[in-house]
Amino acid sequence: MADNTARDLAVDLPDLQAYWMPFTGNRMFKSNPRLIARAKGMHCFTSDGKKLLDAVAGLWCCNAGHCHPRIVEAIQKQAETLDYSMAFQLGHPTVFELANRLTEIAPEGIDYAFFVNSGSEAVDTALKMALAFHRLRGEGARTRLIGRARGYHGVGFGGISVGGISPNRKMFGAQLPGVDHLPHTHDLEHNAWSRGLPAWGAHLADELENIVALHDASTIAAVIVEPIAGSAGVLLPPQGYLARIREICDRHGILLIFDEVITAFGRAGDAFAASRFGVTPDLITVAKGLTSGAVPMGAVLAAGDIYDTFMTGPDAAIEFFHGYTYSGHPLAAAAGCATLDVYREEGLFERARDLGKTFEDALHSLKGEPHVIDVRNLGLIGAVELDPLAGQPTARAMNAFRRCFDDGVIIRTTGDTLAFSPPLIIEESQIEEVVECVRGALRASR
Ligand code: PXG
Repeated sequence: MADNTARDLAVDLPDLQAYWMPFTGNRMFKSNPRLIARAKGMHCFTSDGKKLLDAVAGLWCCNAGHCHPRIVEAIQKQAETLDYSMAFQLGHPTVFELANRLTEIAPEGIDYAFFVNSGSEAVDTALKMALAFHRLRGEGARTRLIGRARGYHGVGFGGISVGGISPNRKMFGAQLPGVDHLPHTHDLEHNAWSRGLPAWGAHLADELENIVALHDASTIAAVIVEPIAGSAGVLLPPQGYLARIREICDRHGILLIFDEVITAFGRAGDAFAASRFGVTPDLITVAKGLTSGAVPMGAVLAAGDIYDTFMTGPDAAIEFFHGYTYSGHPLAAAAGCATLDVYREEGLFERARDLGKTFEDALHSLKGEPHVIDVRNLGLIGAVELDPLAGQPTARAMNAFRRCFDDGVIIRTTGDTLAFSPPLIIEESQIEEVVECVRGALRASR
């Protein structure tokens, strides 16, 4: 779409009152609305026709870029061929194809895919799988779940229980019983300005041994971590940390779940962060980039021995009492297959890995700009942390967000951290455009 057509595409604002918006200051938004009416490739266009470079791939999801023609066509074709088929006791061809395609690119040993509609559902599904797995093996006392401080695992009751972000938890009562948390690994004193994985902090994995000693391994079902924590500010795992978590889990018969809702599908420069880091969990949760954000879909990818453990009992019996009306929805499955085609044919995972260095250098060039206290990155995920304005946490980052938006770039903020996760199709010149826009916003905030 040529730039000069953008304004012609302006649309009238609807009445904003009835919609209760998620994770948004509703009153603030409605008093100063920002509506995205269209998108194409690297760009979004507001309802009044303003063109914006999207440096966060929607919300960490549109990895193939917006409205990719191949994905659009697959969805359209599927919609006129099969809108829906019963998800239980019946199937449709596309969802089986997607499961095969996904497990082909998954780390070795991850051989099964269970479909859901979001990252939150994927997390709750994986937690339930872990509990049921142990029970089926006669270890029903393994009911404890271990998450991590600053972890984000969606908004279901399971996800907020193992999650470690206080505002997401404190309003909602008791949550799941028997949950404990590892410490997070973010420590600017040791890890500031890391390029890729920080050298310091692998020993923080040993805290899992203390948690095991406290509760006894026989009570613990699973550990869930994001290989790279996204929502809480892009926290990279220290070198060797994930391997150590894996070893401790193995030693104690505890399942390891990687929540790859953000990190899968190229974000970390490989199909999965697990592949990039060479550490294979037992279960992987995915969503977002699975369909490049075009249709809601998530999945739990499971190791063969987990599936096999369920495949016992009478042949006619349901093995796992779990699933959603829209598990493996035809439109989502079609979008997923087309998205995987695009990733492969355009070499987008490799592209993210190759561009990682340019992205790294560009982001780190912000060192020394006003209020910047850290820059961190890997593949096409990155963060710039700002020194909070005294007495007004988050204000400095929000100001930068607003300024960048006005100047034509969409970034994301979490706390006082600016987060970046552009579509994997981003060009080098666009990386520069993002970083120069942020530089301008920081300088303006002096
Ligand atoms: N796990 C992880 C690691 C996530 O990042 C979810 C689970 C939940 O996915 P759904 O599809 O249920 O939203 C997520 C979602 C942000 C932000 O600004 C990130 C997410 C959601 C909303 C905001 O960082 N990630």
